[in-house]
Amino acid sequence: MAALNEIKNELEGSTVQAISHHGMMFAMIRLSSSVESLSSKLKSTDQRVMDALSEMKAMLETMYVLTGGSTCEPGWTLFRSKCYLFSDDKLNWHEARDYCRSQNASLVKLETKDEWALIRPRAASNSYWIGLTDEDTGQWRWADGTPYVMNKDDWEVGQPDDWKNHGLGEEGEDCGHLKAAGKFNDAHCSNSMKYICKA
Ligand SMILES: [Ca+2]
Repeated sequence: MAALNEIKNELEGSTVQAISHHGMMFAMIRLSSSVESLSSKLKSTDQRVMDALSEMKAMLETMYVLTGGSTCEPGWTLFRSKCYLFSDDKLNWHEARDYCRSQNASLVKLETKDEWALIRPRAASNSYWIGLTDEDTGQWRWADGTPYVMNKDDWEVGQPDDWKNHGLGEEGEDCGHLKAAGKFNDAHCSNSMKYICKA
């Protein structure tokens, strides 16, 4: 029962979005073996326990299907078949872009409202580099080269301002990041900050 309660607590503390594929597989294997060993002992004595176990097993199987059987590396968050890394370390924009690429990912491109809903709360207390830059053409583009359609509602009031008095060189601010409250700001690309990769 202790082992079962542990699995149950893990399940209750998880969401479909957040539970990792690996964690789910592991929980399913443990649950299956618990069910089998208890099955012979309890079959006639406590049907309620068996019912609860069957329910938990079905729940895990549903969660597994909902995630599309996708996998993410440890430390990455699975969300709608994509994997996201919210870094702990800080890099400048180019280093962050290159690191994401080295992980077969991209500095995050925000494409859907659902993604905003996932990412905004995480960016509440920290700035994160995202895959937005205008350094090559003066037009804002995503790190994968696709154009960004300017929407001022995405940005903090008065941004992007291409501020030049930062003392970091002659160029203005060419790289985009998320600030607290989940709005964009342009900053000098040499700043070190956390970053979000998406694969
Ligand atoms: Ca700015």
